[in-house]
Amino acid sequence: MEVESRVHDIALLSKETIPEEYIRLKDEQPGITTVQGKTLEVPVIDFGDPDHENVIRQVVEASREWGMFQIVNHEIPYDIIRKLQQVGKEFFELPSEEKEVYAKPPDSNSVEGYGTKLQKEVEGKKGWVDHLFHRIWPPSAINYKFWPKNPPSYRETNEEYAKHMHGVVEKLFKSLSVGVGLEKDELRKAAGGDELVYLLKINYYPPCPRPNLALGVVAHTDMSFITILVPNDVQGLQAFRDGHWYDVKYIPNALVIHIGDQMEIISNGKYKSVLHRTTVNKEQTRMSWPVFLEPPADFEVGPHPKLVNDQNPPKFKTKKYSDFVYCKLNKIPQ
Ligand SMILES: O=C(O)CCC(=O)C(=O)O
Repeated sequence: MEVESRVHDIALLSKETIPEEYIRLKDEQPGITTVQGKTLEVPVIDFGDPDHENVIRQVVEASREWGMFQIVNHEIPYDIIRKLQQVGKEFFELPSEEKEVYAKPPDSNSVEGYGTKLQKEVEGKKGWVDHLFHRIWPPSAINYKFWPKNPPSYRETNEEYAKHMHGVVEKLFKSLSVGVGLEKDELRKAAGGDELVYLLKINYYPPCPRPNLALGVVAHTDMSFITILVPNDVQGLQAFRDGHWYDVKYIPNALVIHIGDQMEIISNGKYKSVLHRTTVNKEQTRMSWPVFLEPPADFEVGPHPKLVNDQNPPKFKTKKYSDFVYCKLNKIPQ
């Protein structure tokens, strides 16, 4: 069996240059395509605001106009986020043999496990990033085989984080449901209800000697309904706005929210998924922890029946989530 090269190992050998397959084509190189001297101030929403109508309005507007926003005062305790980051970092700093125990099986049709390549590569070009995927909710969807045993507090910390996410998840779905004229629990039900999956990904972007030439995660929209992300403090997330790539301005301790493809589909295009990508850093390791809120694999998603009629015909096909994922990762039209 061919063993996939890990970017972590390549980074240790790359002192001045990087292998050809990590050098993006010119139209993607961040050194050429990033707007310099300006960071993008995406909407910041205060979840502690007692005016709930105002919070809903802001979530809805940001999801229609930007597909991206940041939440402050979100009630996930900072020390839980810090522990989540700590145990994730400790895992990625283990010797390779220990990490490979969790490698995604080559014949698996799930994304879970430790890995490097995620989707079909265009022109053989690779991203400067390794990852670990595993589900953290609901308990029936968890496969502990992909949860590191080292560090020993990994499991408890991730379970704790999942529990603390529920409040934010509820509030987001309720706001977005009301924002398209549905009852507050209707959108979540149509997204999988209690079976809604929280899929955690940890991205590990080692230092890269030529950050102007490489990308971490290439330009994409998320497949999820919503993504809730925490980064470490190394800049790297970029969003595409008005035809240009910008660094997103980080707000310390905020949650970064992306509207994903399933939300765009279920809302029949009222909410927009955001095109984003990540850059890498010359000296520092960047990490991020997105949680993708997605339906179970065999769940069908399409425009919500109450949002389509003769004047508003469906703009998207209704299909099984696993089929959507397969097409997207293999770059087959939906
Ligand atoms: O690292 C980040 O900030 C974003 C990661 C991302 O977009 C992804 O993993 O899909």
